Amino acid sequence: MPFSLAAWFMGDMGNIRNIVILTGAGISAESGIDTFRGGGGLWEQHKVEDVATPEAFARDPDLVLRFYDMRREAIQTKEPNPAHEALAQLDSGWKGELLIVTQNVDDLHERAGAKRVLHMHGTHLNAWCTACDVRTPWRDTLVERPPCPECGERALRPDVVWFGEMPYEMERIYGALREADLFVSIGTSGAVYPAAGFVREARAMGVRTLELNLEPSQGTAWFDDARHGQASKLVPQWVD
Ligand code: BV8
Repeated sequence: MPFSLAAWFMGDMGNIRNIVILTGAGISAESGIDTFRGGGGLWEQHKVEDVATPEAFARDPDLVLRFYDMRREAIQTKEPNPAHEALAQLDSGWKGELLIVTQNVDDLHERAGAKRVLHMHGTHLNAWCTACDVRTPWRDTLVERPPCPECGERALRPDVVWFGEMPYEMERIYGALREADLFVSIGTSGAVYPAAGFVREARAMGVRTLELNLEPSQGTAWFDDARHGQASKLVPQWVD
């Protein structure tokens, strides 16, 4: 199968008009943001259920908030890498439908210039007051919890989707998958659902599927084509 999108476009793929791209922590790894699994990953220092579940937040809010404060501080000092930039370039020039569905809570896609981005696991930029169901920016008050603009309480939680919680905008994601001609998964281990199941949904609907990852993901067998290597090299190659 020819590799680059251009080759696919001219090749036996017929027209590729609508693209859905799923990204995971691996696309931000070369920007210096820790991934979750694999040596020294974020979860390695923490048990997931101790920092990324609603129960953990109820049991020990300070531990959870310290975990997210650490992540937010780390993200603020990082820059997009050539993989984010290549996707932003594709996004700005692509005439058909294109949706970057990211599992990441960092804003590196946006800071690279991508516009059509959906954060299915939320974003580190916002704090959420569940009492008022209001989200407020966390960016300008690093570490300190901003007051809720409605009730003034600082009892906010990070606006991220924890285990056992429904990811954001699932209907919109499945709608985009139904219309897609190509599904590309970049920098994800395929360990977390429902994101890990998108490739199977795509295949079941006759959508072509491509994996770009450092190593074969848990779902690699479901992809029509896979290239393994660093995202900062693979993604610009694929987009060109
Ligand atoms: C839900 C929070 C239902 C924010 C995250 C048993 C079986 C199947 C499923 C389940 C099960 N038990 C429970 C479940 C469901 C559960 C789940 O999937 N659990 C897994 C662990 C088994 N899922 C959920 O709970 C989800 N919700 O199902 O709700 C529901 C239904 C109705 C009503 C209510 C609820 C919620 C999932 C979201 C959890 N929140 N994050 C945060 O702290 O960030 S998940 C977390 O993992 C991050 O968001 C992360 O993005 C995500 C996935 O990880 P990856 O992005 O893939 O990162 P990882 O480190 O794993 O892999 C990195 C990859 O990059 C590697 O492959 C590596 O090789 C590669 N790489 C590294 N460097 C590079 C590179 N690639 C290229 N270049 C490089 N340089």
